[in-house]
Amino acid sequence: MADGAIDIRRVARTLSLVENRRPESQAVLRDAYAMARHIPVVGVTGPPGAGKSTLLDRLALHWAEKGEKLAVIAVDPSSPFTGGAVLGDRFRMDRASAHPRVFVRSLASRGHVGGLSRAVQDVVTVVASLGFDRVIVETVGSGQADVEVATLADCVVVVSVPGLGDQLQAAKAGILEIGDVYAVNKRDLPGADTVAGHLEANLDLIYPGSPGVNQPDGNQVHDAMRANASVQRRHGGAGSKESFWRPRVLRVSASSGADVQTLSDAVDEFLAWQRATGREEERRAERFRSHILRLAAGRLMAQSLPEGASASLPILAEAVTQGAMTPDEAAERLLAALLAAWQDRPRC
Ligand SMILES: Nc1nc2c(ncn2[C@@H]2O[C@H](COP(=O)(O)OP(=O)(O)OP(=O)(O)O)[C@@H](O)[C@H]2O)c(=O)[nH]1
Ligand SMILES: [Mg+2]
Repeated sequence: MADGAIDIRRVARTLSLVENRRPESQAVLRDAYAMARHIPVVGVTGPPGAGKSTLLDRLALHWAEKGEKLAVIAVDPSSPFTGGAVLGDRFRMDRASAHPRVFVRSLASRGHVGGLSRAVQDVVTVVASLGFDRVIVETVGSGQADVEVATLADCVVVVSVPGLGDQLQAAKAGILEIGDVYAVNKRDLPGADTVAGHLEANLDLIYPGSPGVNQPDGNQVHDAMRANASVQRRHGGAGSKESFWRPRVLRVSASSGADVQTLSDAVDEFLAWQRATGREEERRAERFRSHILRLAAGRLMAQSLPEGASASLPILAEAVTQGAMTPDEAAERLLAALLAAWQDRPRC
């Protein structure tokens, strides 16, 4: 892509090739995965109506005005398949989408064989490979969607808002494990300080130190952080010889644009730290490990089992019903039968 405007037709053509799973799409995908390796993906998640799209609009415009080319992928787990042609109401991005360096695409989950994460992972990678400097993904936080955006992004921004039950939001299962940066939006409304306070208090239970990059301090030992393997893998461990990251909590107002610059700086600060410490590579390797496993498991579920294994399934189910075997033991037996059936298969 030459400098300047985005070749929208080329992007759309490549995307439809991949989304429709045309035979040539695997070759396109292989190139895309190679080329997209260093393009940062920023995920934005949070409850419905939190202001994610308004915030993304501001962030995209901010980065575009600094000269970046941006792709925004809005994932809607609830809407019917739109084919990407129609932007749903959820993704009003009036300012940014008019900018020549911003490409906006909505992606609905229904109609995607193999689930949302498979489609989004491929779409994000293909888009990233087409000459963008950064990809931003919006998903509505609904448990699974939170987690999915967390697994495919290099930096996750969790958006909270006042008025939804402060305690509940902060304590929401898993939310404190996925965020790299927390944005409390609608700071113009009463209660934003309380939400930010609750978030900080909850982060205190997991992280020592101060928000942002913390230099190594041999004396800092924090059992909660050490106990949380996922947090430690992503953000480093206090007490080690390396620096560690404590997520920043920022109050912003997407509608007025207040403090969006601070938020974008926090995202870039995190991405720079993550790259400099080698954690970006680790995070991506982990992402593909779990993605491959999900794909393999999905195929296992979707395909008819080879004869030897399919014959054993009802027998195993009966054994579990009779109390002769636990489901875990049955699954292990099934895997053994599957491997045996595959080993007997003629090779190509
Ligand atoms: N008061 C106030 N309202 C805001 C702010 N940011 C967004 N809103 C409003 O909140 C509503 C929802 O904004 P969206 O950006 O569509 O929120 P969203 O999180 O993308 O919504 P979904 O995609 O439907 O989950 C809109 O009416 C916005 O104008 C803010 O900073 N302050
Ligand atoms: Mg939205």
